[in-house]
Amino acid sequence: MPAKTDVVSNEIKLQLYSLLYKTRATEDRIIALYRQGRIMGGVYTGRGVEATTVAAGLALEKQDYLFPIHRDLGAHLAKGQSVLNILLQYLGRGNSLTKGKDSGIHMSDTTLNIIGNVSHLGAMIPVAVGVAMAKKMQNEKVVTLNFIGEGGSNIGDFHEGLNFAAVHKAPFVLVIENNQYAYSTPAHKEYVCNRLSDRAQGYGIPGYHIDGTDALGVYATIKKAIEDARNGKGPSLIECLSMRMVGHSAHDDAFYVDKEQMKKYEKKDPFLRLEQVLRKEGLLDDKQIKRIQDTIDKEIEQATDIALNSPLPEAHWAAEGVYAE
Ligand SMILES: Cc1ncc(C[n+]2csc(CCOP(=O)(O)OP(=O)(O)O)c2C)c(N)n1
Repeated sequence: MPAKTDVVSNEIKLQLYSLLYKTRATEDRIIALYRQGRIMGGVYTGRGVEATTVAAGLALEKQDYLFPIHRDLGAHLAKGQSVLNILLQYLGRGNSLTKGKDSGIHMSDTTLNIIGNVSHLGAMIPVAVGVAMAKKMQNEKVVTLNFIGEGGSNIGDFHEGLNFAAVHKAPFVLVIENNQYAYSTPAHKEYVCNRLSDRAQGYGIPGYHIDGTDALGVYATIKKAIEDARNGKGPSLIECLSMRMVGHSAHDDAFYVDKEQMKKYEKKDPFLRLEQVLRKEGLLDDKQIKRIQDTIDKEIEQATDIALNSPLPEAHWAAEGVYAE
C-alpha cells in the first residue's frame, strides 16, 4: 500500500510536475542529438518510469546519497543535477563530470551526493549499503537510496546487500523499478513470485508494492521509508510498478512488447496524470503550465548550445584519473 498522499505539500507537488516535464524534455533532446549522430553509446530513457525516479530523487534530503542506475535521469535532476552537466556527459565533452570517459548517465557528482553506477546490474546495492553503514557508524543521520530493475533484482548482489542491510539496520532504501521488461524479457520469465516486494518479508524488513506511475503516491511512500531509515528503523524495499514505454535503448523499437499492455499504460502516463490531478486541485492552469514549460525549454536550449560548443577531451587524458594514488 502507498503512504497517504495528503502529506505531500503543494510546493512539492509543483516541484514534481516541473521535474517530470524537465526529465521528459531533456530526454527528448538527448534522443534528438542521438539521431543526429552526435552521441556515442546507448541512450536509455525513463519514459513511463519517471514518476518513480523523480519522486525518489526529490524525497531525499541534501545530505542523503543517491545511487541511480541507467534509466534514472529524473532522479539526477531531482537531486539537483543541471541539464548542462547531463548533456555534457552524453556528448562526451572534456568538461563533463567524467571528462568524456564514460557515456549515458554513468556519472557521479560528489557535490550533490550522487554516486554513479557501474554497468553491472546490482553491483551498486552492496556499495550503497556500505555507504549507509559508514554514515551510521559516524553517527550521521544520512540515508542512501539505490534503484534496481525487476530484471536486476534477480542477481546475487540483491540478496547479499539487502540481507546485510537488514541485519545491521542500515539506513538504506532499495527501490525496484518494475517496468515489466528487462530488455526483451517479459517479467513472467524473470521471476515467478507474485510481487517482488514480498521478498522483503524474507529479510524481515518492510516491503511496499505501489503504482510507480503515480508521482504523489511514490513520493509519500519513499519519503516515509527514508525517514524510517533515518530514525533507526532500518531498510525498506519498495516495488514501483510501471511500464517501459520505449525500447530498452534508443536503437530498439520494442517490437516484442505486448501492445495491449502499452495501450493500458498510455492512459497512466506519469506526467499527464500528475498534470490532471494538479489542475483539478487548482494548483495549475494553462498559463502556469506554459510558464513552467517555457522556462525549462529555455534552459534546455541554452544548455544544448553550451554543451555542443564545449571541447572534446584531450587524447592524453585517457590514462589520467584512472587509478587512485
Ligand atoms: C549483471 C549484468 N547483466 C547484464 C547486463 C546487461 N543489461 C544492461 S540493462 C539490462 C536489462 C535490465 O533490465 P531491468 O533490470 O529490468 O532494468 P530496465 O532496463 O528494464 O530498467 C541488461 C540485461 C548488465 N548490465 N549487468
